Amino acid sequence: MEVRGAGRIARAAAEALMDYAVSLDAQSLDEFNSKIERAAEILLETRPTAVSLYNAVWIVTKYKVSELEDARRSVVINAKRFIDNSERAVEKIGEIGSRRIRDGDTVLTHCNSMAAISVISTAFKAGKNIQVIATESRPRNQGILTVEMLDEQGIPTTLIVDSAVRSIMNKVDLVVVGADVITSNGTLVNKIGTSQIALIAHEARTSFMVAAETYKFSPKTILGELVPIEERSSEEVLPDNSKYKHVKVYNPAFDVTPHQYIDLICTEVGAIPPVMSYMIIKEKLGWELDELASS
Ligand code: RUB
Repeated sequence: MEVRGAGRIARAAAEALMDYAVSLDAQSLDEFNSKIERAAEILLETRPTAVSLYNAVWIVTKYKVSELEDARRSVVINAKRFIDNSERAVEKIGEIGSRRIRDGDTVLTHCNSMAAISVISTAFKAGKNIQVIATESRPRNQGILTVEMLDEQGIPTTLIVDSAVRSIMNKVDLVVVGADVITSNGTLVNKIGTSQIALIAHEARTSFMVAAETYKFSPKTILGELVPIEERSSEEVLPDNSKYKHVKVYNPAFDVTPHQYIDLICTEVGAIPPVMSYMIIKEKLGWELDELASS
């Protein structure tokens, strides 16, 4: 939990593989490959939900060479390119997504998404007079990180508890959230609480936008795979439950928002309706079905 947010997790994994490749002691290409493969497995085991981690590891470890030093170089080049593209994607999403925010709008965001914050701060920097409502995002309170970031930029922000979303939705013009995963049919997996915000926005006819880099789309969902939802420690919710004999805690970190509640997904290659998600997986991520089935 030291690294949080799907984009930051992906960049940290790419950097870790790069550092490891540089210092890795191997006598042959086979030995190098198997050590990199093991490192990739260890990284993937850290977070089951965020597909950005899986895509980052896949992109960085994809090389076809016959010499050990070429393999080392490939990992470094792939990782640097991934990190660079990922940072530029967040900026581009800000540019594209901010066009959806009008002068005078109130924007609600949930958790702490760099892509969503990029949309909000780009609109603010463009001189739009906006207000932000940020949820606390229990149980880890990532909303506090969000309000800190917005405050540093001078953006007027109101912090609310998660359960106040319905009370305030009539004052909101647009909801902008990030993504941990987007499936092939445009379903969103994001911080727990996102789906009830989407439902409330739908009821109030408030637009609901997702800000997500293309590596947040999950290739494996084309094959029908379900997205695993990470369950976190009970102590995040109830620090000491040893005193209760009949109480247990259920603490899923993410939830699932059906595509019907999403108006738009803003990526670095454009703002798309959720039903176009399959195209992103095929054309932008470049996955082939047989490759997927064997990975
Ligand atoms: C973070 C979270 C964020 C997405 C997108 O959850 O759900 O909304 O990861 O973030 P946690 P970004 O803090 O539990 O990892 O746009 O920065 O990738």
